[in-house]
Amino acid sequence: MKENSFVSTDEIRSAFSAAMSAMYRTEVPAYGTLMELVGQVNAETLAADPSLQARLEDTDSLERISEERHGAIRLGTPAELSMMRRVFAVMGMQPVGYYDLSTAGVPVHSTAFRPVGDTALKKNPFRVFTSLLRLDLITDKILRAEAGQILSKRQIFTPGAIELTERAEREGGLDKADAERFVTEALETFRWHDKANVDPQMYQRLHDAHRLIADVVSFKGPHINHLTPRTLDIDAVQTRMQDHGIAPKAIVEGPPTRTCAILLRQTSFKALEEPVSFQAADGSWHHGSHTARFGEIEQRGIALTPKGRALYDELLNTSRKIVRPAADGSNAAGYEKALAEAFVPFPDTWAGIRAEGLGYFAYSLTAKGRKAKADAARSLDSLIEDDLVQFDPIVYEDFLPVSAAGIFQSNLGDDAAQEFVASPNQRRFELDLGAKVLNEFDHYAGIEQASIADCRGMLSSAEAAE
Ligand code: OOG
Ligand code: NI
Repeated sequence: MKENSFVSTDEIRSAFSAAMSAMYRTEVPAYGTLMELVGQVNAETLAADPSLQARLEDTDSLERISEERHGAIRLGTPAELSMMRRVFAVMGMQPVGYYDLSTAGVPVHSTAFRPVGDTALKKNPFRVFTSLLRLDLITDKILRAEAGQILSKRQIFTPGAIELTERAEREGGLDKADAERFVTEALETFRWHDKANVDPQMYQRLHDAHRLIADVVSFKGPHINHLTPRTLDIDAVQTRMQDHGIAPKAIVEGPPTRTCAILLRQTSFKALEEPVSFQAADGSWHHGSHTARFGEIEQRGIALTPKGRALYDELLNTSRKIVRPAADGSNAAGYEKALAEAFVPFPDTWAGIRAEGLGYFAYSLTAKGRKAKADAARSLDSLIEDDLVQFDPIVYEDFLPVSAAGIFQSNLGDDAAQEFVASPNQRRFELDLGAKVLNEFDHYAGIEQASIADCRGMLSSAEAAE
């Protein structure tokens, strides 16, 4: 049978993620340095805390942590976005969440393409934060039309990538040879091009409108702009980046340092200034530069419920009212202090987070529970009290709009912030994407519910009582 020769989408995604990492290491050597630093810090953190090692093995494989990474791209047109969705689908990645970044002064809206099932995430959690430029937010009508014209002429996918995506859709998968070719072809879309698509004057005009617009419109394709390994101690990496000749951004985005990590903490090193050639109308080449590509690290914590997320947003807001982080890092210490103080009301034990319904947990039977039989109708709390059921935090697999905006800003240059009227338009985004994005909260709630149902099923089944 044909299906039997298909390579799994998880394998294609793993191969793609590895190929992308190898490409980015040669394109941006500082990323390789950062990977080494993260590897060292992760090993040290684990060695210093054997209980962490045991916990990680239970909930999250160590292998997965060293594999873990995300990247980001910025697309120019609806057609690019919908084709990108189909390409990512071949790798088992689906659009999850809608992020409106216009409020934060960046003219894009975004989603994250990622694996969703538990098994798929465990195999390889590679994800890509994907933004679509919003030309509708460019006020200069003439420039808007010109940018649209330039974008309409480019083709960011190779004929091979399109053909193999269509084949995978038609036949339900790809065999080994096709999967290998698919990885090579798809990678081309993410490659850096040091020859711009526009003349020097146009680059300048786009750049003056917004640096992000220049980054999207001036090039042949949506170069991968960063890749992000996962660390177990982001504060340590942030402090040690300087010793490795890497300049970190001013502050770590997201929640403060805590015992029980929540959501996502991120920091990055500043984008590099890279040489670019622009061809003028008379055919002559001009040398210039462009800054877009950087490196980032992240530390992931528990996924929060809507109630937990609302509390997170409220506390983050409170702290930012007291101290707004300055781009030059001059008030970084003050910001960290205000952030830590603002977050005092957020419980910092797993039991406390669970008791207040702030986070999502995966439930499983304890050793005692595996040998016992219990009434399936009993409350979860009483099963936990009797040490029949235990709970572990579900890792947050998504992104945070305020943090994403902070990452964008620090890498677009600090003068890039601009006021846009808040204009989330998820409907438009989904029309352009050609699909609905998955609601992240529903997804985590589903995992939690399924784990509870499993526990109840096992406790009430006769087989459970050995
Ligand atoms: C994406 C920035 C968002 C993150 O980790 O929050 C992001 C971009 O700069 O294109 O990657
Ligand atoms: Ni990122």
